[in-house]
Parts: sequence; structure tokens; C-alpha cells
Amino acid sequence: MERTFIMVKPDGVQRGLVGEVITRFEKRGYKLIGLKFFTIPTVLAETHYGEHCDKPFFRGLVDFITSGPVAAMVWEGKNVVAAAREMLGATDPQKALPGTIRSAYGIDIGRNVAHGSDSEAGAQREIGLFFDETELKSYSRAIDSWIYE
Ligand code: D4T
Repeated sequence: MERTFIMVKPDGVQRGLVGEVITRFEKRGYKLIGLKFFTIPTVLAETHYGEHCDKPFFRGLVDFITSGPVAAMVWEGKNVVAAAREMLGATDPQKALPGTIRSAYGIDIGRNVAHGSDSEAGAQREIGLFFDETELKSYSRAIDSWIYE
């Protein structure tokens, strides 16, 4: 089963959207295997967003993501990396399709509520940055046979 890293950003936490994001993934059938509520240290934020270090929005992005607590999660399920990106919608909420999380709850690109890994390799990298393996829980669910055929 694939794993992906999802994070409700400080704007989503402040706006009371942690439960909404979790509910969408739970109700679809994905399995929560890691959850952490904390304020990201600057060094971790700079590493997480390292690919953007030359961009004009980088410093503002790091300042924003470290400005308050986030809810960092790992979700597991079939094809969850791509599916989570679809559920989040386009990075710019103005371009996100109706029904997606960013379309439903966001307006500006710099306040787009939640993050999701963009590839399997990216997910592995981000999960490793935010979680120790011991913090990820493997467990079986009785409902799995009602979700997967
Ligand atoms: P995240 O990483 O937040 O899920 O966003 P995406 O994976 O969808 O998009 P990204 O890496 O291109 O952007 C990272 C982060 O930077 C913010 N951002 C982005 C911004 O504030 N201004 C911008 O012009 C861009 C392109 C939003 C998401």
C-alpha cells in the first residue's frame, strides 16, 4: 500500500479545518497511520520547501509555515499519493476544481489550507523528514474488506 504525507497548514489549523481534512480522507477509506500536531522549526521548513529556495516567495512561505501549529499526517491506501493531490486540488485555490479541499476552503495561493506530497518519492522524503518509523502505526481494520475488493 502506498503512503503519502498530508499536512494541514497554520491557516487550516487557525480556521478549524483539521477535522474537515481528516474526515475527507477517513470517509474515502484511507487509513491514518501517523499524526503529529506541532509548530515546524525553521530548519525543517527550509528543508521541506528546499526546492523553492531560489523563488521570491520562499522566505514568506517559510515564515508562514512556521507561524503556528500544523497537523502533519501520514495516510495509507491504494494510489493514495495521486488521489490525495486530486482531493486537495490545484496549488492555487482559484484554479482548484469544485469539490476539492482548496476550492472549498481557500482563496489565495499562500493560504491554501493543506499540503500533499506530489509523488511517491516525494512522499517518502517528506514522511522521513516529519516522522520516525516508530511513529507510524501499522494496523488492520475490519472495514478494509468493505473498501477494497
Ligand atoms: P504544497 O507544497 O503547499 O502542497 O503546494 P504544492 O505542492 O501544491 O505546490 P508547490 O510545491 O508549487 O508550492 C509550495 C507552496 O508554496 C506556496 N506558493 C507557491 C506561494 O506562496 N506562491 C507561489 O507563487 C507558489 C507557486 C504554496 C504552496
